[in-house]
Amino acid sequence: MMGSCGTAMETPLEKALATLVYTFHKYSGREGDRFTLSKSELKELVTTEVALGEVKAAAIDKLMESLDKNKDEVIDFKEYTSFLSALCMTYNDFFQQDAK
Ligand SMILES: [Ca+2]
Repeated sequence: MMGSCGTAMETPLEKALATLVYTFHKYSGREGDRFTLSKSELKELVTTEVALGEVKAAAIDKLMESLDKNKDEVIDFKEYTSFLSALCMTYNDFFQQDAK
């Protein structure tokens, strides 16, 4: 994966972090600026990497709008992290519901 900055014994959290970063760059490099996600790159990422089933175009528009804080029509890494934190919250909600 991403170079070899980690030691041989990466923890699960370190692996997860590497995956989060790697996933951003896997899609951000496809068109335009290599370090930002365009709307179509965001759509690809969400459709392929998040098991939400079919994602409607309107939902992507809404997601794009809510994530694109500086309104430059692309998602930079910082904006991507708010998406991840929202996803984390959702997973935590599921986890807590399951635990009941
Ligand atoms: Ca932006």
